[in-house]
Amino acid sequence: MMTRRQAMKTTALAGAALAALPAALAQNNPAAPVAAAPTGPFVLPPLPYAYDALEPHIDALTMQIHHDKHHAAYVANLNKAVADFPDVGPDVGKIPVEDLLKNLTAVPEKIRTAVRNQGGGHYNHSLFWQTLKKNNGAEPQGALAAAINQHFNSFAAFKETWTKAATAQFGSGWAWLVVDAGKQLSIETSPNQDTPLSQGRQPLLGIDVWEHAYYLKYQNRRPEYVAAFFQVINWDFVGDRYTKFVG
Ligand code: MN3
Repeated sequence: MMTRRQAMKTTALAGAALAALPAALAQNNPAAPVAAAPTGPFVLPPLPYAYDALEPHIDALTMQIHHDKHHAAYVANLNKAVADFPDVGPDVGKIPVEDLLKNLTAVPEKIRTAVRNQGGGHYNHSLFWQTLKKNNGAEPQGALAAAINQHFNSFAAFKETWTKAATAQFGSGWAWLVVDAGKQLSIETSPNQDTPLSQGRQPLLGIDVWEHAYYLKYQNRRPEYVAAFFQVINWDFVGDRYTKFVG
């Protein structure tokens, strides 16, 4: 995927950002934004909790590498793509990545693949962090719970369909709970960093099934990771998101 040269550049960018961080901030907050791309315009959001907040279901080292290296690399590579083609217009970087992804055909061709892959990675991960929280076995409540029961018949049936989709996705990609333009729920998968946004659907919850999301702890046992994921879904956040899009 990344060339050696790109990887070295990414490391250099992350190193520069780290050096620029006030030492006190880095010491007091282990989840401080250590790798925000210095050139912008796209910025790595800080992990909204400590690396070990999801232990033992998702381990601290996986979270650290996933956020500080993988997500940071998507941001850095997206910024590089915009910087490499100034002729695509000065305003591309001012458009939220979400809006670029919603209308990929409108994105200048020179940077379209980068927006799809790196921008998709940036958007998907930014959402992913927010949807996670150790939940002690909680289930969705309120309007989202009602919609899940209506569409899938039960939470257990939803879980089963979701688990099948996430475990069956061949290679790297995601499984998603989405809401479509008709306000209907469904489960879908996407390869690579493709996002339901580009298909006209709003992702409510996604599970990253790239090996980098689980390999340190679960190795090849993706089904164990998919099962553990139910212990770390922030259903309050996902439920609020459902209400936001469905009203
Ligand atoms: Mn990932």
